[in-house]
Amino acid sequence: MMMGHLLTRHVVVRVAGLSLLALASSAGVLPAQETATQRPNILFCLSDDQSYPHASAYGEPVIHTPVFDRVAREGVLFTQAYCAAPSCTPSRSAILTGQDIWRLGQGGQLFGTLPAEHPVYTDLLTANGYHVGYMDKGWAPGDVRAGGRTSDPTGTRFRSFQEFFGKAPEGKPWCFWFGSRDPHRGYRKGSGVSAGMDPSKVRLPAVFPDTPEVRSDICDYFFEIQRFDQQVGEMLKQIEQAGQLDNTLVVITSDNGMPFPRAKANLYDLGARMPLAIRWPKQVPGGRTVDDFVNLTDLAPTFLEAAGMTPPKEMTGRSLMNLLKSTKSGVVAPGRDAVYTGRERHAWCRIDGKGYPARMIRTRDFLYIRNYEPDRWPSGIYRMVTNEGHYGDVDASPTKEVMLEQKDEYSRPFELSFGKRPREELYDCRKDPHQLRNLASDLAHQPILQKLSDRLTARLKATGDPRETTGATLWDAWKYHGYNQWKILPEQTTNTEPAAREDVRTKKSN
Ligand SMILES: [Ca+2]
Repeated sequence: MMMGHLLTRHVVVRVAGLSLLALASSAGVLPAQETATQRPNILFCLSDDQSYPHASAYGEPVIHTPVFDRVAREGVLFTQAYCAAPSCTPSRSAILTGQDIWRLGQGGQLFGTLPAEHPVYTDLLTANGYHVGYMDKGWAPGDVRAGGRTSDPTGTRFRSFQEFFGKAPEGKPWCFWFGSRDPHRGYRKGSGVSAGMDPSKVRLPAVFPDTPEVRSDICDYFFEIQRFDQQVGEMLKQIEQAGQLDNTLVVITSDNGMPFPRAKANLYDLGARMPLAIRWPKQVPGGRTVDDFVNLTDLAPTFLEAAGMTPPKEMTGRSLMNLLKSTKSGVVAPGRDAVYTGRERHAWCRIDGKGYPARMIRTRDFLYIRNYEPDRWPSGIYRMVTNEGHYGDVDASPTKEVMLEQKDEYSRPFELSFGKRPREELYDCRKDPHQLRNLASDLAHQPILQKLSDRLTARLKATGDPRETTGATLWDAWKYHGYNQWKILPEQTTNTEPAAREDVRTKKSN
């Protein structure tokens, strides 16, 4: 019934659009101006470090995200969305360019830059008459100027959505990037429990030790997701009051997974699988859950297609418009049966600033990961001389403290999070949804491992990944436009002793 109503309205709008167009032509007004008024506004809401399934629309019982849930209910809820890299800067570079991180040079790493040669959807929309702006965290962290840009690629900076919205020219479509800094660390300890959350009801990811500190830490993370959700709600209210909400393409997602061990900066689901809900009543039949595999690189071509433009050929992402305009739920386009993501250097936490290069393919049933440098420490090294920066790819947190300080008791979580990993990892996501049992050396799984490995290689070669073509490893050498660049000597390192103190300088910065 709901669907029929939406479709009918869609037809009426189109008919009205055509007659207006005819009227505009006869009145001597350029049809292009009419087309411009029909183009949607785009509200892109990006949380910072939020994993799937941490929204109430996904059934997580402790968190309450009514705004995300509304967008999902009146639009489309995606269950298999993945970021292009589980790290702030490269994920944002990929969203803006619609390209895999291995195509972006220094755009593929944390605290890098985004070379100006790569087109971004925000510039393309600006050139086509959109009013484009952002607030809070845009493309970050890093140095845009080093890549030849003079300003943040997310557009003009505004202090608030209200300010941006108030300055939107009449009759011109707009595109806004709300880059929240929630739920990035640090957290106010105990904020989740103080807000009434029951830590005993948290669905604990299996890799974390089940302790009161860890459960409370997750509630604090939920608290910040809820704060982000409320802020998005305020924006929707303003758009709705202005009568523009139904022709606004609203997207809510995150840049990478939760800031916990074996999550953010990892290619497992906790690091790479994202919440995603999209609402645009004028074009998108709502009330649907879509299980197709999508990558956040698909958003840039989606925005461009929604604006009536053709995405540039460089974009490896594929527009979601066919999924969005469909009336189907479940699997809509059977060809969307996999995603590919990767990582290069995240924090400065290995000798000479080396990264931990890896790529993955995720299908409905399996996750296959290729670690190019298995001799390196996946979460960074532990430094013996000072406690600064140990396992620096994992944000300082109560959960990390529990794992390090009680690592004998929680040796398996410790090893899974901080220990070295083999060159290949294979997880059966049906039997092992938390991806803890590596089957890569299991004989019975060799055929599927080979199949996924071949498929990953083919995709990386087809998209020009230097790791599979030229063998170049420039990511390890490129400048890190951040702080914490210690000269780390081999004799200063060990991975045998946990530290007593955390480095808290990375708070809300990466
Ligand atoms: Ca982030």
